[in-house]
Amino acid sequence: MRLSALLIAGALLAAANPADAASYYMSPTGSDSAAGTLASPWKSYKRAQSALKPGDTLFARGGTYLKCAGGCGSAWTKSGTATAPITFRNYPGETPVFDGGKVGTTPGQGYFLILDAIAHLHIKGLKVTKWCSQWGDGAIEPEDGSHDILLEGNHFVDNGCDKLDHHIYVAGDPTPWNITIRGNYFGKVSGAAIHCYNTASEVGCAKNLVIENNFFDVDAGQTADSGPGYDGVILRHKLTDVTVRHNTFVNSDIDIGGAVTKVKIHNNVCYASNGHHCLSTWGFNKAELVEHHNLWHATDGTPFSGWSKSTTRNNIYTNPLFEGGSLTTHKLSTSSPAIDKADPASSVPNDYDGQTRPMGSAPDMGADEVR
Ligand SMILES: [Ca+2]
Ligand SMILES: [Ca+2]
Repeated sequence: MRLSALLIAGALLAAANPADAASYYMSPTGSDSAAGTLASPWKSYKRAQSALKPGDTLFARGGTYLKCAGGCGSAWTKSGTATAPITFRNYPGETPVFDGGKVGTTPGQGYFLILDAIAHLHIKGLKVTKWCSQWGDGAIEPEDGSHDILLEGNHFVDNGCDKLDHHIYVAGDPTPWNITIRGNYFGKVSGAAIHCYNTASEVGCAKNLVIENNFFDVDAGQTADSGPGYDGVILRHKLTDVTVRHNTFVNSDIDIGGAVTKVKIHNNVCYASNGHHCLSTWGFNKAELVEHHNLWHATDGTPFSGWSKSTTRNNIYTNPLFEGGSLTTHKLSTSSPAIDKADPASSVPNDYDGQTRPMGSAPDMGADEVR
């Protein structure tokens, strides 16, 4: 009895921690001729990738990794497996900054990571800034058959050089699938925070795209070209099975157009001013959108373009009352009307802050659970 219990425990341990899973390290002060250990880290993820196997984790130490300092604008080359994903993440408590060093606004200066037919990759806790790709690209781009990709807890700010240049771009042939974008901060961008797009003649944009617990603040601090047109999420042609839930949007629209199917939008908070909308739909079969339990607030009273207010969807159409009256925080004040108003059946465990959700009688709308 005792032996079989030990065998079971051993089997569980082996399943959770593949015996050959390894941790590797990189640092802005490292060297690609080093060993990749904590004491002797590499300098570039390009070097690190050559060693990565399913189950491995690459930790990036804090500091700034400048464009092309040992590999940039690179295709990510290594996939994990369903039971042993590869993780590329920040070293706990530290902030690695991947800086594309863009100069001016001429597109095509470079992207951070292209994921081409990559599977079971988790990217967490990185700061991604000043990348300037080109038409229809993003700083990070899961494309062409990539699947089971998790982008979580990253900080995106000041990427892009024109309105077709985004923080994250999802698309391709074959259609990417099982893409989860969770708990990220999306600051200033020239295009959209997340753009899912393909032309009508191409295969598809994505299947099973989940966007949850993110804070979209894409218009913050823009002095030039500010105003309508800066989107949080753009969902376009042949995207199917997409869930947008528990996000907070400040002057960052959700824009749906084309042959998009099976869209679920719930438990979000949106504040729109200066002519922004919260939700825009065009050329889109509205029967494909299930929308409920959201707070949609526009200072001009029109949170929608192409969509309609309703009294039957458990939405709220008043000011969400952010903490301290700020428009640069995801945090709700303790008197927010969004508190305890989210749909528990459509919720996500833990909030943007990592706090337990729900607190109180029900989950709060938006990325922040307050009480
Ligand atoms: Ca609550
Ligand atoms: Ca919270």
